[in-house]
Amino acid sequence: MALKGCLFDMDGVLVDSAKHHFVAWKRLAEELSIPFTEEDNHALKGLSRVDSLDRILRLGNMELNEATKLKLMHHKNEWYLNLIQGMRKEDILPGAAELIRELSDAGIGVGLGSSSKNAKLILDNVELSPFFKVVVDGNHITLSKPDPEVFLKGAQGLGVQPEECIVFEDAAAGVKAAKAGGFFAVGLGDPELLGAADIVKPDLKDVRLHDLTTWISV
Ligand code: B16
Ligand code: MG
Repeated sequence: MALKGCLFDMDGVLVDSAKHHFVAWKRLAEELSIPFTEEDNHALKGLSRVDSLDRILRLGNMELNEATKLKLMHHKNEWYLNLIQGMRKEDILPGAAELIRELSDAGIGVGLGSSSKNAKLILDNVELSPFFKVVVDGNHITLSKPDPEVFLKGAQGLGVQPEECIVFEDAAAGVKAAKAGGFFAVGLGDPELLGAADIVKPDLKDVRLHDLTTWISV
């Protein structure tokens, strides 16, 4: 099968926004007197904002009504927006910009498939927006990862079939979503956590177009 498109998750694949999510969630958890560690934050990777809040509340055995949850998420997002407004192209993770430029030059469709509702802002700040033919993020989906909706919409936007398209993901829920949608999944990070991926690499540093075409045509 010829490679026609690539869909990138954002947090953990293109940029490390998890460190900013951690600062903002930690501040919220402290206000609620819920202990929240970096390890707890790792478990939120790829989850939507509301699913993340629910997990944190569970850590504190706390239940809140919808209105209060909305207010808390609004505060957390305000703090997070403050932190990400300083993101620049220097914050792009190793290899990501090089691969995206190479794909774009070769006429392979590049798209984003992120759970974040702030994805567009980050892509603009790090100057990657011009390379993305389609951006599907938390504002465009009704079902979050591991449901494949975000990637299926991405493939549709690129005008390619899932089997002609590679998904890059750093979270187990995202890899599951890619596989459920019929994509070739490249996991970035720990092979133990991302075992469901077709191939796992530590990052995008040495991943180039010729590697992708080899993987997908096997
Ligand atoms: P926001 P991704 C995800 O981004 C993050 O991994 C996850 O930690 C976050 O809760 C989610 O976006 C929602 O983000 O609060 O900005 O809408 O990995 O899917 O690009
Ligand atoms: Mg991610």
